[in-house]
Amino acid sequence: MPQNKPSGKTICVVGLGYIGLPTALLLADAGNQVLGFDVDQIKIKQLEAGLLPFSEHGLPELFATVQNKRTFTATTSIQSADVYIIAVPTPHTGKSADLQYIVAALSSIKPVFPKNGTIVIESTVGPRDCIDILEPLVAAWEIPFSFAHCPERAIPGNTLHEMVHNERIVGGRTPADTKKVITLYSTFVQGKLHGTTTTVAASCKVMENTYRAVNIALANEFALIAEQLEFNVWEAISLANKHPRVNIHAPGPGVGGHCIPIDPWFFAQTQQEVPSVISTALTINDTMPSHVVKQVEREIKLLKLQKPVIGILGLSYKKNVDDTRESPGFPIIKKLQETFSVMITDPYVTHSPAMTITSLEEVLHSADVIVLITDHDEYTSCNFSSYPNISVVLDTRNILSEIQFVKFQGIWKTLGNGA
Ligand code: SAJ
Repeated sequence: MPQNKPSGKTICVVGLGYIGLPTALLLADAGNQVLGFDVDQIKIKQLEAGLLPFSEHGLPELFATVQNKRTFTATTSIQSADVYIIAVPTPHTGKSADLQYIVAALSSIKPVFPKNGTIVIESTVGPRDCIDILEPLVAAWEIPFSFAHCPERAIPGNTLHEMVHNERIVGGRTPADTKKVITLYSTFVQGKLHGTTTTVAASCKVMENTYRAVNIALANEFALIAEQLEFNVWEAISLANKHPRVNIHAPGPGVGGHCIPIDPWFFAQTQQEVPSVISTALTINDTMPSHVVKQVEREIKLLKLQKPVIGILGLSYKKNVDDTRESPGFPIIKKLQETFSVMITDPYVTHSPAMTITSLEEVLHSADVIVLITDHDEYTSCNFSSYPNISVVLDTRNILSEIQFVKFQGIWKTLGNGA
């Protein structure tokens, strides 16, 4: 349930991706008049036809409700609105956020921007990007304006719930701007909205994702140690986590998504006084795909498999989503394809440029070596014993269980289990 009444303002959400579209629909559901702007004509046509450009839990239902309310319009032509919420990608160039799409969005807003209009940046930006680059850019229009940075905090797979229930950080250019944007967001956010400056808001976001990246790297290093010292890291982690102040993350084949492998670079190498935990962590995470490839090569060599077919289970960057951005599957597949024939399956991903996605059954019937990259629920019900062609199963997520291998004649390995 929305906390506050509709704002009575027209809101334009710029960029209808994984964050922009759910945000626009939640604002529209709360009764605000929302315009969704995107430069991608195909996406707008899809939305006009009642189709969603990606899958996300609860989004079809929300879209249907909003269509009935007639509070959301998708468009490729920018129009005047009281508030512009910018949710476009900020790719990583070198060690900083590439602001080109935000700058392009601001340029398209400029001709229609009203006096006393508001700009909110949801896209992830570097800690000082708002104060040093984006606010001055808007100030140069010489029109009175409000400006805030409200970094998105929602996790793919549970986006809508998190958008409504998570606490949010709203960093305004002035305290009055902060207050204005908090009032607007409280039309659909039930979590507490905390006011601060643009720089603290941006830093907070980078710190959140850095915290996660560093903790995943620690788990990954523990996995490598466990393989050397011949113990099962998963058992050790679950026991260590019984300690009231320990929460070790899960090791895996590498870190994907648009945020965790990228945002920490905005901080890494800022200081030179001490060795950087952040840079080291990112390097560890980036090394995991080649570690997986080495494990596969070792098993193939040990078993002397001739021209083996490798079956990759999962292309998305994490469980039960169709999002493949920065997936560790890509470097793993690329490297394996240099030597082997590789088949790929993913229940959520139907196509990917330059790749053929096959059905799970076909992969299980044809592959000699199975490499499980993504922990999709579907894989926990595969019975590997039914496929005599399979010589090796490498589970990089520790989701497979004994019941799936009762009469299995091959080798079942789990990343981080050196026992
Ligand atoms: N992963 C591990 N081990 C773990 C947890 C995750 O290997 O213990 C891997 C995942 O498989 C995946 C990657 O890390 O490849 C990232 O997944 P994730 O679920 O940790 O995070 P994202 O990228 O989907 O979303 C994160 C979230 N940030 C935090 O949890 C601090 C989300 O709240 C942010 O909104 C999002 O980044 C973002 O857009 O910044």
